[in-house]
Amino acid sequence: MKKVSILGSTGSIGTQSIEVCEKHGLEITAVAAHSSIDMLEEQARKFKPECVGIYKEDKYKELKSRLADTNIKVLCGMDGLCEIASLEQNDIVLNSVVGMVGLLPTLTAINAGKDVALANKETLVAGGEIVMSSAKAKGVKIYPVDSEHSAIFQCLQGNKREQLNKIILTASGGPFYGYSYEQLQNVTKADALKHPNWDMGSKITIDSATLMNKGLEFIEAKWLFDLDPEQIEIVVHRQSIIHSAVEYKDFAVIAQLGVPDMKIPIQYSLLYPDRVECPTKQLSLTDYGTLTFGKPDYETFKCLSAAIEAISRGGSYPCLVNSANEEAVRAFLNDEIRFIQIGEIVSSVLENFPKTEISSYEDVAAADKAAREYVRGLID
Ligand code: MN3
Repeated sequence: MKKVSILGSTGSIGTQSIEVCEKHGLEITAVAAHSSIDMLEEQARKFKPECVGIYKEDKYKELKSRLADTNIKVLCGMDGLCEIASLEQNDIVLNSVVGMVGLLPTLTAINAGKDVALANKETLVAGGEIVMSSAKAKGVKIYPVDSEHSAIFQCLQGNKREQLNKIILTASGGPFYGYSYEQLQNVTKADALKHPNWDMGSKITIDSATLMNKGLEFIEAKWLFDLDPEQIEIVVHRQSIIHSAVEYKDFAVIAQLGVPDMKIPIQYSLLYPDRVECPTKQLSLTDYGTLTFGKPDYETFKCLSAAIEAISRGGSYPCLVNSANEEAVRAFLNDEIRFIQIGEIVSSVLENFPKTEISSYEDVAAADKAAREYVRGLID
């Protein structure tokens, strides 16, 4: 029985991961979340993990007193997340926290020799170089949880990596597919929070509306599968049935399909290489009838082109655009800026920062801080 720690256990991926663990009898060693103490308490009582972590330090006391009648250890802050990520008992750490905050716990798990099921894409966007080289040095496996990257990982099984030509990264296109730049001027927060196919947290839902999510996934794919940016083609596929595909030297294209339900990639990341029944629906292609494909609009969706430009330039740029995006999305959700400004802010980073190299966590943290201060300076 595999032992799993779940970081971000109260979010959309976290709760679905718990469902998968329950279904297959995986033991939950620890759960941690940002601030939802009601749900954390509920999970702690139900699964009796060794530890529970709360990121927001001001909620720590209350959670600790609520769990005082148990022998569960309560941890807090970044130190708490890192302690959980490196627990001796862990076989695998599922990291589904939101944002750059996920990077240090991922690195800590890797350095402790723990395999990682990675749902925190910002980990690879901001620190891809150091994450992949530490994983290689430690002989640790990183299993992608993101549906597109899981699809690519699945399409690579049983084939020779050196015979891969390129990958086809599919994108739903989000709620504003087909909109002109003019039309995007007037979209509201409510419009942006409605995603056609996936039910997700608010940060990733906004990222899907700006297409930043696909930009982040482009960078994530580059690092996970050791690709050149030229080997990644983005295709808009509105139905989210083909989760991505791989083209080989013989021009054979292998795709992975399924209903849009994260439990399939979550389960594959936790049970790899086993395939057993998943608590989801079966795919009926005839119910869909038609699958469509198109090109993304790089001009209108500035976040997408900025992310691709950032990874092509390398160095600190991917981290800078990611952190600028995190701040811009936060400001948008707080009604401080309009939707269209997210893309303007993110792309302006490319003009306003010189390239610096990233060789340590401290380099990433410095770029992160600079980008956030820059964005706050634009807004305040
Ligand atoms: Mn995805």
